[in-house]
Amino acid sequence: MPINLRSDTQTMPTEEMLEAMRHAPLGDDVFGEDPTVNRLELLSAQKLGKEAAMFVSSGTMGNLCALMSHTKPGEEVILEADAHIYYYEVGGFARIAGLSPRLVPGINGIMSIENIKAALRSKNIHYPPTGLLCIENSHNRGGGSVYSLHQMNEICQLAHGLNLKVHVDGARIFNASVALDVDVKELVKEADSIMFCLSKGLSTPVGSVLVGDVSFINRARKARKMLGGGMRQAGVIAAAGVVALEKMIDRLKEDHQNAHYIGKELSETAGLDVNLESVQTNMVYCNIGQLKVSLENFVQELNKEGIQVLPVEPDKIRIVTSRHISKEDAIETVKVIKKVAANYL
Ligand code: TLP
Repeated sequence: MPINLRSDTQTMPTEEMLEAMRHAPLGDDVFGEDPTVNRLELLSAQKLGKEAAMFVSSGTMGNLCALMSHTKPGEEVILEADAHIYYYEVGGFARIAGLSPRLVPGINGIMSIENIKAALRSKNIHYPPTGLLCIENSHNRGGGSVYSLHQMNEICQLAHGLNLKVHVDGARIFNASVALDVDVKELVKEADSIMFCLSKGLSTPVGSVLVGDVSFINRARKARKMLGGGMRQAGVIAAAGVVALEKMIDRLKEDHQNAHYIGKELSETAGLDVNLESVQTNMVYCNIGQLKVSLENFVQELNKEGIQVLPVEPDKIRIVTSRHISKEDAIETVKVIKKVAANYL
C-alpha cells in the first residue's frame, strides 16, 4: 500500500462512522425533516457557539453559500492573495456570487492588520463597495499556518468597526484550534460565519458545515438550494459527521506531530527547502527548485517508491498527514524523500 500524503481529503470513514451511517434515522432534508442532519447541524452550531448551521456537500459549496448570503453582486470581497476561495474554487466568487476580489498579501497566508487596513476602500466614486472580509484558518497554501486567537479577534473587530462581516474558511478550523490549544468556540467567537470540513482530517467521506446566525443560515439555505445542493436523505452522510465531531478532533494533534517531524527532517536535507515557521498543523510544503529534476519527475520517482505527494506548481510538493499516516509512515516518507532528493543534487 502506498503512503498517501496527497491530502487529508483522502481519509476513509472509520468503522464507527460506517455503523452510524447504516443505522441513521433519515428523512427529507429539503423539508428540514432529516433527524440526523438536524442533529449534526445542532451539534455544529453548539460546538462553534453560533445560532444555526447548515450541512453542505463540500467546503467549496459552503464558502460559496456564505459569500452569496453575506454580499450583493458587484461588491468586493477581501481575501488573502493565496486564499483557497480565490485560488481553488473555480472563481465561483466572481462567476456565481458576482464579486470582485481585493487581494491582500499575507505572510504564510496570514494577513496583518496593517495590510488589511491598506486594502480598505474609501468612499471614492471609482471603487466597488467592500462587501465582506474572509480569513482562512488554517491556511492551506500558507503551509497549514494558523491565525492566533488575538489575530482573529483583532481582524474581526476592525471589520465590525466598519460594518463589515467576517467569514472564516475554516476547512481545517479544528486543526487550528488543536494547534493553538484554544477552544474552537473561543477562536471563532468574533467571526460572523464559519465553514468547516468534516471530510478532511476528521475523516468523513463527504460533507462540510456552514455556521452563523439564524437569518444568515436562512439565506444560505436558499443559496444552497439554488446551487443544487438541497440533498434529500442526507442523514446517511451526516451520521458520519456526528461521529467526527464527537470522536475525531483530539487526535488531530498526532497528525501535527507527524507533519512537524517530516517538515523538520526535510528542512535539514540538502536541496530541499521547507519554511518550518509555517508548519503548524498537518501540512508540509517543500520546495524542490534547487534539485536537478522537474517537479513531475520528482513526484513520479516518489510514487515508484510508494510515497504519494501532491505537486504544487511551479516547484513545491505538498505533504499532508492524516489518521492513515502513522509515525512509521512518517519515518519511511522522510527516508524515501531524502534518498530520491540525493540523486538530483
Ligand atoms: N482543499 C483541497 C484542494 O481543493 C486543494 C485540499 O486537498 O487541500 N477551503 C480550504 C482551505 C481547503 O483546503 C479546501 C479543500 C476547501 C476549502 C474546499 O473543500 P472541498 O474540497 O470540500 O470543496
